[in-house]
Amino acid sequence: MRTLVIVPTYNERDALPRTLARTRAAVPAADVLVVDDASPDGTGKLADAAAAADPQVHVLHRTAKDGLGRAYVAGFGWALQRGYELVVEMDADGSHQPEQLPLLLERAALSDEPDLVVGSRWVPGGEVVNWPAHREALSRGGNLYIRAALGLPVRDATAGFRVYRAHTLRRLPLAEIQSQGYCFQVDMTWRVHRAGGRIVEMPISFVERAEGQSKMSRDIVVEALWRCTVWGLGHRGAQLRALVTRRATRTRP
Ligand SMILES: Nc1nc2c(ncn2[C@@H]2O[C@H](COP(=O)(O)OP(=O)(O)OP(=O)(O)O)[C@@H](O)[C@H]2O)c(=O)[nH]1
Ligand SMILES: [Mg+2]
Repeated sequence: MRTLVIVPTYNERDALPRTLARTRAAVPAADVLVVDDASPDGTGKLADAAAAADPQVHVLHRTAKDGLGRAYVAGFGWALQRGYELVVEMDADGSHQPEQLPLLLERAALSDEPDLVVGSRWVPGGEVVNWPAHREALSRGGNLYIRAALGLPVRDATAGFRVYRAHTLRRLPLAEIQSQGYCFQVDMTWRVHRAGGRIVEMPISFVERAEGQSKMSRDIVVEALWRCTVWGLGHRGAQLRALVTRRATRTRP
């Protein structure tokens, strides 16, 4: 199946060359799209050089840092215009192992046709390597909260290593998406779930970045918390209304 691996970058000069080389070696048939938000450290130029040397590497330049969510939505649009069938999300910083991509892609191509395959840290067999305790606690706690608030049957809804079927992306109202930080991953998971999509999780090994700087911030955590709470209240409110309506219909003489 025609596959595009989307790699969003902001100041990933040190990590990107190795990520590209590993990805091309691990899944040689797949194309790669780097979506760079005008990184001040010159990541965009590095990506251009990689694209000039390899016709399967492409670059989408955006004019300013505009958040992970919008970078991915732009990448999805690029993929859908060009007829890719599987679309992968993968970080540039080495946390996601390109060598695990063949298994994720194999799962995505199975005949039960999952809409979304999530590379999961929090299913049996999944793991995090060298992650500080506070990041692990935040991710585990955040995912528990998300599951409780949204009733989402996914253990790692914030995971950023995943494979979508293009036809699933095509059915979603991507232009409406407001989420910017890693809340974007929850937003997408929630949208696929609500659209009746099949989501499967595969265990992955997530490795703390060795180079460059984290873009993780308080604002990103706060955004995820308030958006998930608003979605959760809406969801539980709708469930309650449905219950009350059902009771009222049943007790009517
Ligand atoms: N294009 C684009 N890429 C971004 C933006 N913010 C983050 N990224 C990229 O998205 C990926 C994930 O960001 P990270 O900084 O690694 O965030 P994280 O994985 O939550 O945090 P750490 O791994 O702890 O650093 C990386 O490849 C970043 O370069 C953005 O605003 N625009
Ligand atoms: Mg990272």
